Amino acid sequence: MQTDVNYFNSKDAAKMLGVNVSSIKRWTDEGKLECIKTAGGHRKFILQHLASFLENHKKDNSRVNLFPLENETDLLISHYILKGNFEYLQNFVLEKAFECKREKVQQVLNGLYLGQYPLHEIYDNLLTPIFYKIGNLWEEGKISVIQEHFASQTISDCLIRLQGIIKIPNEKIGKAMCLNFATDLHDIVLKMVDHILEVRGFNVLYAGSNTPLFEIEKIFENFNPDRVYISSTIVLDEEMIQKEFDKLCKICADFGSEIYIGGMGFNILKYDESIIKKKLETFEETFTF
Ligand code: B12
Repeated sequence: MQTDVNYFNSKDAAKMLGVNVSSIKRWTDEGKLECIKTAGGHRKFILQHLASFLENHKKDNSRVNLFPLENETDLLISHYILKGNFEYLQNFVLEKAFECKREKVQQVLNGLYLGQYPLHEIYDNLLTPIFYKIGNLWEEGKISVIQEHFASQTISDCLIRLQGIIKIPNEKIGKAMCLNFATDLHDIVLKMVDHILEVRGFNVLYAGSNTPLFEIEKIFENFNPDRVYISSTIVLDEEMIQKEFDKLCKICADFGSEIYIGGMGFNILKYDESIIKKKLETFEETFTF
């Protein structure tokens, strides 16, 4: 067989079309779906077989799929979702995010999640590299600020919609508060941290971007979080943010809350390692620790 052609077996084809393997077998026997039969009698498919089936038999393919199938590109995306080919998906999502094609970005996120990829894997292997790519393109002057906004806002919107389908356990294992410091608008990472904590069973208090810590003690008195997650990307006023951070660390120590931090802002802010439970670098770590 040629090595540059992707062949799918009946199981792959069934998953891609969102049907049972028995339907695949029946359709090939009836001649509705083309295939190649190997010497051992196994059915093999190439993308074009599935694409022409879709084109000719739209009504047979009315089932819900991981990725709605309208054309050959959709089939390929569906295949890459199944195989977890994040490199290909990164480029696809990035392209669609620049065009503000929310439905396509959403389909990939939902498809991966429904296809049993854990959120942390989707965030580490798909979204983080995409954000770095967007940042680099902007830094190199290859995209304008508005294009950067289009792309990051599209992904951020889809992320929030993804939260609507994630499975959250009824039984709670603790309380967590998530915040960014004042003047920091980079809250996308914090949203992803929020999702992972919810999946783990934490009851999350999400303060989000640009959170002033004025009267924060009252929140601790009422809510007393077991954990506080702080994300810092940009530190515009170092002296002010350092003061806020030191104050928050003291309050956490008084109330016995563990502190988890992450983000490049902590390369600038100073902290005593002994009072920080963990500096998290990936979403997998957020899921684990
Ligand atoms: C999206 C984006 C924006 C959006 C933010 C939208 C939003 N709602 O979040 C908008 C358009 C608002 C924005 C604005 C600005 N931005 Co901006 N932005 C970005 C971009 C493209 C992605 C940010 C992001 O979410 N990264 C994705 C995460 C996944 O990466 P990460 O931060 O490294 O985090 C990883 C770990 O550190 C860890 N982690 C991080 N935080 C936490 C927290 C916890 C609790 C845990 C568990 C883990 C964890 O998990 C991540 C995965 O490994 C970055 C590019 C980049 N390289 O990141 C620039 C970037 C961060 N922005 C930058 C700049 C300069 C700005 C502006 C000053 C631009 C301007 N002149 O107006 C403003 C500042 C606004 C403000 N006051 O905050 C610079 C920062 C450089 C610096 N540190 O000095 C960057 C790096 C772009 C660049 N290449 O120059 N930005």
